[in-house]
Amino acid sequence: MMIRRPSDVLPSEITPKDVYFNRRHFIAGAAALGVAGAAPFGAGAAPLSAAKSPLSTDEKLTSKQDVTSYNNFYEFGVDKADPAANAGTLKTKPWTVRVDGLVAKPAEYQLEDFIKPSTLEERIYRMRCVEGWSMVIPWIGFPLADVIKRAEPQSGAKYVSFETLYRPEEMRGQNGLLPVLDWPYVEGLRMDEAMHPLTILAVGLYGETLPNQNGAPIRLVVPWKYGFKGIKSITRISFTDKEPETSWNKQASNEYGFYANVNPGVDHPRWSQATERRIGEGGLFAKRRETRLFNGYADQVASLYAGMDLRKFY
Ligand SMILES: Nc1nc2c(c(=O)[nH]1)N[C@H]1C(S)=C(S)[C@@H](COP(=O)(O)O)O[C@H]1N2
Ligand SMILES: [Mo]
Repeated sequence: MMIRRPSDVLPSEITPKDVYFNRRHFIAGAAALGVAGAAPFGAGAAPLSAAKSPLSTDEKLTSKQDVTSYNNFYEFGVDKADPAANAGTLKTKPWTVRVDGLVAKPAEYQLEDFIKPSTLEERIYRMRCVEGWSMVIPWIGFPLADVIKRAEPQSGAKYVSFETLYRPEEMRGQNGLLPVLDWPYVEGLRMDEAMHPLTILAVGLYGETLPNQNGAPIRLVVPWKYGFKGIKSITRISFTDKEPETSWNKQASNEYGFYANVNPGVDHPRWSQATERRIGEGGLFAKRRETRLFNGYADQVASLYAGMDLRKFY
């Protein structure tokens, strides 16, 4: 479905020269991947497809309509419909990503130099929000580990921190009207979590570049953690020796920890985390699903937390 042959490409989808990869670069990526249509990241939705990773789940996908209209992105408002309604003001081209901190190769990248088309894959992941709902989303992205290796972390680098764009002119939620969170939104991972093959930077979903409301042009996706770890519209990735501050932990440390691993056995202080509602499934009375430890990814990630008390490190 997501993999299209070059013969399926409509003339209207052929990339203008000025958009993203130079032609040579694009053709190399396209040949390697069967990418049909180039990838004008940051220029609105554009075709972007890649081979499906075996790390994908085969569960039924949440509809594109739900994935792109039921969002959390407080920079654009706190209601689920706000991001789709308001994120059109976000300018995602040009876009720079700064990589700094405890690394041998700090750099400021233009997005088109940051993303290597040959590394893009489709990753269909179960996603679980701390609020008690879940989705299955066909992301397109590449391993965060690639970025880390390129940066050559120093031995003292134990954590990776991330920062969202701060631009109140384009993000109405950053205008002080909403004192819920400090801006910019920040998140972090321990180095081994960041290096894990399931951890990706996503640049697309459903065969297109990311819609603004889903965190264009580049966002983090960590499928065994609650959705708030998946920081959107990233402009900075830093390597540190100390556990970085995270937005929701700063807001309410008793409710949102640094780890945020999906765990049906550790309730949020104000609600149970034992079950979840799969978005798009049935109506008001649809049966809730049982939430799984590490969101069903325990076989791949439980070893990262061996010996840790998951009630303490929530
Ligand atoms: N910058 C930023 N990133 C963010 C958020 C946010 O408000 N701001 N919300 C988080 C939460 S709570 C969730 S559940 C996911 C939602 O991603 P989606 O809308 O693409 O499904 O984004 C996360 N990343
Ligand atoms: Mo969330």
